[in-house]
Amino acid sequence: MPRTLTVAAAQLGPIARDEPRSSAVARMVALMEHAHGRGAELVVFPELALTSFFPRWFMPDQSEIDTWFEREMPSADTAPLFEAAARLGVAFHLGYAEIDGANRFNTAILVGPTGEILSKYRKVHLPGHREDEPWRPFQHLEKRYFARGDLGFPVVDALGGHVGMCICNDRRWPETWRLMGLQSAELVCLGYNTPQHYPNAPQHDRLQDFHNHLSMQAGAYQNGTYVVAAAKAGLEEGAELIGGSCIIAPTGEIVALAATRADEVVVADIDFDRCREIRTNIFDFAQHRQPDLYTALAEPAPAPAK
Ligand code: ING
Repeated sequence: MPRTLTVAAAQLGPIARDEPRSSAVARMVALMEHAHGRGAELVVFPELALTSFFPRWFMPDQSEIDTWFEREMPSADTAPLFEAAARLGVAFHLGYAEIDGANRFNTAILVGPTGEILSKYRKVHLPGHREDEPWRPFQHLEKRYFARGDLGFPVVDALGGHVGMCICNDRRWPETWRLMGLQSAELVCLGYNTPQHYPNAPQHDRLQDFHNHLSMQAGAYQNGTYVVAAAKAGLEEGAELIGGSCIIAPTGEIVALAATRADEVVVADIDFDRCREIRTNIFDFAQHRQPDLYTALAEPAPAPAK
């Protein structure tokens, strides 16, 4: 019996600083309904999908920072998304800022078609910086606003396959993908907010779209997993964010790609059993990996240059 699933990446265009969560949720419900109309059984939304990308602003007061976070999930603002999913029988992935007791995380959840939370992930690789750096056209204060994720990289049995998650900068690190590959991930869901301009290396601005897909296509191919990746895109509060939302096959091929930097749905049929084409051949870990030689990968400091 083939294990197939129709998946959608639901890209969001800009969310204004003063745009209420209810507005972002209404946009996502519309995208979910459109995706469902195109046969989607799983809809992947971006990182921090309920609000504007607030780490771009330095805020001195924790009380103001906390206005960007969710204390409960679902909440009154997000309930319409859960209700739509249950009405349509659709699963979804959502990125949001989570307060859990005294801790604050950049979080993603996988929600089943009956509205239950099947898995939670908290972002491990937090890019950017901790202090206000006024020389920058915009800040990137994830290290200030979020704690490092404490849930590892869970891969759960869901929707007929083994499903993992990561968030944005995580996708650039090969360790992210291999840790899920070692758990036999067949589908990785992720969202991202990626500025076109990278102040520390502006010569790389022209390469942001290339590096986005390079990272995810490599991760997919080297671990034999599908990827569904959804961007928050477009000119958001003066910062241009890349699009490029896509669905990637275990071969590393992009099988669906967004064409705009606005709200947009892309859909593809995936066949979990196609992961075996990779995982029982070129990347048969049992046959070909040499983990006893990889210990340096877990060392805290890079190996000294010889
Ligand atoms: N955003 C960016 C990302 O990793 C970044 C940060 C941009 C890092 C460009 C390097 C180059 O896609 C988030 N939210 O992690």
